[in-house]
Parts: sequence; C-alpha cells; structure tokens
Amino acid sequence: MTKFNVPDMSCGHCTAAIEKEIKGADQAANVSCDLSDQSVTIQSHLTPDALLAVIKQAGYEATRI
Ligand SMILES: [Cu+2]
Repeated sequence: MTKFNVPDMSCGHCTAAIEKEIKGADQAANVSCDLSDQSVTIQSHLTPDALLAVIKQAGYEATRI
C-alpha cells in the first residue's frame, strides 16, 4: 500500500480523475482518495514511481508520504 499527498486535489472531480487514471493503468488497483487531508492511498502491483507518474498524467502533482 502506498500513500501520496496530492495538494491540488480539492473536490469529487479531482478524485474521480485520479481514480480513473490509476484504474486505467492497473484495473485491479484499489484507490482511496481522502479530501480531508488530500491523500490518496493505493493498493497496486505498480511501483510507487509508476503510480506517481500516473497521478501526474491525470494532471496532479503528488509526493509520496
Ligand atoms: Cu476538483
């Protein structure tokens, strides 16, 4: 399980965009976005670096926490 901070994630549209992008890269991924602390927790076979790239691809800067 990998957790990221995504500071620009501010509403349901953001979380949906991030979830969609991650599911597109790994259909079996488990994604949990928390707007209260702007974190995204992901269970996936993808590496943390690959997940970072996918979040970036969705248009968001992220850091691993
Ligand atoms: Cu939004």
